[in-house]
Amino acid sequence: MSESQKDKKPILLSGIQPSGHLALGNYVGAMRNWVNLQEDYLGIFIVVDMHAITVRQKPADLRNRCLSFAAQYLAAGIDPEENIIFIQSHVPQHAELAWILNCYTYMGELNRMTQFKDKSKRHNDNINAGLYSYPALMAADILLYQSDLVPVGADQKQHLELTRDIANRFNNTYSPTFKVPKPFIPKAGARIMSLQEPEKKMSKSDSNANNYIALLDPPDVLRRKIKRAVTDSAREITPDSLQNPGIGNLLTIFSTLNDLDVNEVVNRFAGQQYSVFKGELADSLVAFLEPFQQRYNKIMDEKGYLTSILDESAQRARYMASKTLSKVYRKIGFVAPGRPR
Ligand code: ATP
Ligand code: LTN
Repeated sequence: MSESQKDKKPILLSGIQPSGHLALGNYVGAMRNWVNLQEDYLGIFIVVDMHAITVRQKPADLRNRCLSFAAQYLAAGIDPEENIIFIQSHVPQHAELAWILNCYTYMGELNRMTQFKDKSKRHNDNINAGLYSYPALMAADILLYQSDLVPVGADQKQHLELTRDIANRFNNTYSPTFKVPKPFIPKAGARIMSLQEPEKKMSKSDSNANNYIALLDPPDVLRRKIKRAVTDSAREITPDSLQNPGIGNLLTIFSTLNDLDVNEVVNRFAGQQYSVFKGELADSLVAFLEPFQQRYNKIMDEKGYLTSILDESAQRARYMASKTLSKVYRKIGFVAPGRPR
């Protein structure tokens, strides 16, 4: 497709923090929809390393994870010829717009963010200002590119609503500057739950690796994690199984992996032992993740190819982002450099 045709497509934008191990929750809640929607949009997919440092990261791990996550975006089926895939810190406009948007975001709004409250509890030795003002950086990520649609899991709904409020506030204070983006939250799988503690969401940085399925887990580990996943004291699948957080979550995972409605899955396994269902779920997971991992390994063997995609994408992103940022600077009254004072 020519550059001008690409430019006419609406913009789809999303990002994942390079923390922990990319997990099935991230895939089902977000990445799967990036892949499904990429035909009709120009996709901008970011490895948001600046967000990741709101929680302390080991430098060498962070460096490796940025490349590994970008390779997993490609392995999931994002076409690098048609989309823009880059590392957030390669595009300085994100930090620049984030500062401005911080000045258009109220503390009262940030105080309501549940992710801040959750992460402050989990990391109570490091409740830093970045963790608190993180939604302004996320708004900058999205608004810099005049994004139309943002595919995310349900936990990001609140941040998306705040992004829309910030965009409207800025537009109303000055004149239309930012496109007001819409969230895309899937009907099924928007909140995949933890395997051992199914009342909380599956999180890729969970300190207990048995709580998540990593996209790079080898088959024996996948099978073991599913086998050990918490269910309830009943032994077989019934329509009531959907009400149980543990087995209900496994049924949802099966339905999304096999593109079935969850009620169809219940009908298919009704009366069967949990162990039989778990065996089939593990087979589906292995069948899905084995080819994913092969593609991933191939991409990681050609790091030069990967870094050239990231470099070219970052260059395009800087160009797109600088257009929005100069508009913003002009509207708020910053003097353009080089003009007579
Ligand atoms: P961490 O544990 O490292 O903070 P996380 O697993 O919560 O990370 P994020 O980087 O915050 O992942 O999220 C990346 C994307 O994955 C977001 O769109 C988010 O909504 C989605 N996502 C995260 N966890 C889940 C989940 N359990 N179910 C569905 N979607 C999810
Ligand atoms: N805050 C998101 C990650 C994120 C994001 C974005 C998602 C950062 N910038 C822009 C969509 C669009 C999270 O998952 N914690």
